[in-house]
Amino acid sequence: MTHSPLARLHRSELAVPAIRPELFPKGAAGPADAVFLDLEDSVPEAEKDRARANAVAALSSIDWGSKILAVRVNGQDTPHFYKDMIALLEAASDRLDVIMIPKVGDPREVFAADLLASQIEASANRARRVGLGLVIETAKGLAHVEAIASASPRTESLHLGVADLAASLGMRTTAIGGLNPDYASPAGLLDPWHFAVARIITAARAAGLRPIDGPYGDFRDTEGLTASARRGRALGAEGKMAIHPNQVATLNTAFQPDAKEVAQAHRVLAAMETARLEGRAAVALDGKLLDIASIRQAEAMVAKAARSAG
Ligand code: 1VU
Ligand code: MG
Repeated sequence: MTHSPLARLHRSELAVPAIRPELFPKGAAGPADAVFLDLEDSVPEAEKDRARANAVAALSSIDWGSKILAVRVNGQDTPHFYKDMIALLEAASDRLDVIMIPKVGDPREVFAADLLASQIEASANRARRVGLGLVIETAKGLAHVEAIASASPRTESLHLGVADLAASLGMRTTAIGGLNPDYASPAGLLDPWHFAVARIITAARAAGLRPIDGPYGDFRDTEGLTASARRGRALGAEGKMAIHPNQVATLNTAFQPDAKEVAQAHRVLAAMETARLEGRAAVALDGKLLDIASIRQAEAMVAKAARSAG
């Protein structure tokens, strides 16, 4: 069955290193909309086989509820990628929703992953087609993001990888997803992630995918996380990655339309309906212009609220 990627709630996405299976139950029982078991950068090179086996076992042995359940495989520039794909698609349960591919730099990589997945799925008689989540975290990936977004019908979401992107672009920071005191105007700090977030959101929306903002590494700084999440949602992100369980509730709240926003959207729709009955398409509400585009904005907000309500 095909579905619109946007139909799935994806406000928070918790990263869980697959080398630490003792964390899996906490990830499964918590309120994150999505969880990904990580085989990539949180797993040391010598532990790749063990992490892969842990992830394969956990897909069937743990009850993940209705979460989006993903595994982040190793990149295609490593010797682990094909082993990860084979293990996940030959041996793991159909509960696996999405394979996340890191450091995607070119649409041909997505095509290659799709082809490999198709062959293994056919050979293993899998009942369900796995989706792809693509992590954009290199200069090359950001430069090619539009082509990457539309390279495979399996793709459900684009994810910003802030730490690798900073390294790839030569950004002067070692903070994961934080602000930088050197990047400021007289009025205050600017958001150094703005361009990447906006570009990824645009590419994802153009292709009908879920845009997911990158993580905020300072997991004790709830205020900073909230501000970062609100910047992402202001631009159109569906959700944001979390690296610690104590970030998840903040993200669920931040990406859920609040009652005030939804009430205002209903006021806009009511005002535009009155305008329509009067034969008008542009009117003022509270001294501000509304026109037919306002209906689309308000309907998008109401639809998002309905998805969040479950
Ligand atoms: O209270 P309990 O003892 O039962 O549980 C601890 C801890 O085990 C648990 N916990 C987690 N559970 C599930 N998923 C997690 N990611 C997770 N992190 C912690 O929560 C309780 C409190 O933990 P803590 O405050 O003592 O945290 P630790 O010192 O154990 O761990 C902190 C780090 C940051 C190391 C840990 O949260 C972690 O490994 N996070 C994910 C890292 C990761 O997956 N990185 C790769 C993806 S993000 C990316 O690519 C970078 C940009
Ligand atoms: Mg990365």
